[in-house]
Amino acid sequence: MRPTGVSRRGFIAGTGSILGGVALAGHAAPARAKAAAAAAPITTGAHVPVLVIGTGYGGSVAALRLAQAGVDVHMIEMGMSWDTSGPDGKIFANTTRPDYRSFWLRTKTKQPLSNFLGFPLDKDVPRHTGILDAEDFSGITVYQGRGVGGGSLVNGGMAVTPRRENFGAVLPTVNAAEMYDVYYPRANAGLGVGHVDPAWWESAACYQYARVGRKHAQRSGFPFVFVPNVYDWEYMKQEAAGGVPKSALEGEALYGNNHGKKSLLQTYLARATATGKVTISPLHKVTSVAPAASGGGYTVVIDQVNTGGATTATKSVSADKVFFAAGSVGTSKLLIKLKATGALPGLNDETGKGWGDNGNVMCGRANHMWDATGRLQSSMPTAGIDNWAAGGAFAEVAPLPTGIETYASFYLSITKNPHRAEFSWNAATQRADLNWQTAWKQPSIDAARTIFDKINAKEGTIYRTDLFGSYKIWGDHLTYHPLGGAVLNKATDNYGRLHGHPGLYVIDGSLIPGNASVNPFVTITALAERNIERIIATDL
Ligand code: FAE
Repeated sequence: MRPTGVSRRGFIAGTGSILGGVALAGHAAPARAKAAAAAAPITTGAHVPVLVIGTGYGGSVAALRLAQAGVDVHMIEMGMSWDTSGPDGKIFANTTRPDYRSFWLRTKTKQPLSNFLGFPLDKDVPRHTGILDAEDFSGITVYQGRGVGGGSLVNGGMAVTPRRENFGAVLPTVNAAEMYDVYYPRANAGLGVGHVDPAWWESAACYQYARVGRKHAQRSGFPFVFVPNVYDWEYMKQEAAGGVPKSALEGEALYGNNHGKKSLLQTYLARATATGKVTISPLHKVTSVAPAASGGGYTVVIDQVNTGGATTATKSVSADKVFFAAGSVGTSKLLIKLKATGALPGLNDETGKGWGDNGNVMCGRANHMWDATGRLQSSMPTAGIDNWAAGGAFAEVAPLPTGIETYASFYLSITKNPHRAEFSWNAATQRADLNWQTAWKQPSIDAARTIFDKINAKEGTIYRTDLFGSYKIWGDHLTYHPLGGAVLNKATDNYGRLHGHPGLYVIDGSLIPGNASVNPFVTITALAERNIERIIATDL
């Protein structure tokens, strides 16, 4: 986060894209073709030196660095490879027009903003292995990306390095100096993180909503900060000028960006597959990992699924080493099941614990007519209100890309919420349960109110009550940022090695104990860079 008016030197080092050794393509097609070429479904009975479960941030870092070290890697991904155009000629659906591509195995959409001006927004869609999973647990819906590229396919691209003074609370057992000197810069370079051109931002119509957000923050005395993003800013300028197909300026984000955004397909995964040592099985879901009957290593059971979600084959393969990179929820669910069913009896009692929602809570404010937020809104956020030190909240000024003037300011707050939930295996339903309670969002609401009650009082404005249901102010039913469940130095050692089973590793968001103080993917990537370096040096 870079406070306005603070020099680049005072900002966290290495967040620029200048260090990047990656091709930062504005167009996604060539990289996507490369990843598709690497898609080679695994066959039953196969043996692989390293199997990686999941193709999000942690999995992609592991695959790239292992491949560069000369190791053959096979990645298993339950989602699709997203390389085929739909009837509209595009790979990804627009945020305002969800269709069969949008949701993971649902017959009705479950949009984070469920209502608008009194009308419900959700609609029927064909059941399909779509890109966004709205996974329901008892007290919370957890949104996750599905497909080769994981969460990088659907997220807002906000690439935020936590303030160093907050890092001790994020990963207490990790050497902060190493992270800020080596691994955060490496992650930011590898992800292609960059900053919006401030001069362009000041006049761009598509960021009027953000400038209104800044005005209101500053009039109430809150620090307003710019945040880096992985979107190709030159491409966005061309979108605004009308020279290229639009993506962020056409509201694309939640169901994928057809252009402009550097997902993992353009960065880590492109480099990993270019080594020739990484292959990927899309539409394959790992259901079991257990010590092999003989010869060491692990037996991994995998369901191949079709786009309707039905299992078409069950495969059994063996691997010397297995990396769990299925995301906080995916990895936690697998581990808690494997522990409870006796497949991995050595896992310790920390398994499934320490899960948090990164304190996510959403809200909208209704502005006066003189504070129009603009019909054209870029779907890529650029800025936020930093009240972490004083009130425990960092609120990103988020877009509402509806195509009409809404006079609304919309925010996703990341807050200091102390509650942590736990996964447990339910033998009756054969599912993993999570014991989160909706009431546990109250500290997040209180923290967000430290910002928005004050702004509303100052501006003479009110909260919107029409976005999350009827007369409901807070989007307190969801998270975009699941973290924890296999916490570093608890369920694993201090580098992600699972206890009790040599050769099994966790390398994704489940290592982070519930809160990152900012949007999490840069920290997930940096921690993965740190851990894989140690693992390659000592375990291979
Ligand atoms: P993740 O990226 O979720 O990858 C896990 C992969 O494993 C997925 O592709 C799964 O389909 C796959 N998988 C799961 N289970 C299995 C299985 N059993 N077998 C095979 N494959 C499996 O994990 N973060 C930010 O920092 N900035 C943002 O602006 C931001 N915006 C977001 C917006 C939305 C709508 C969402 C949903 C998330 C957002 N995030 C953002 C969060 C970010 O995407 C998330 O923290 C990371 O993607 C997590 O990375 P992991 O490597 O842990």
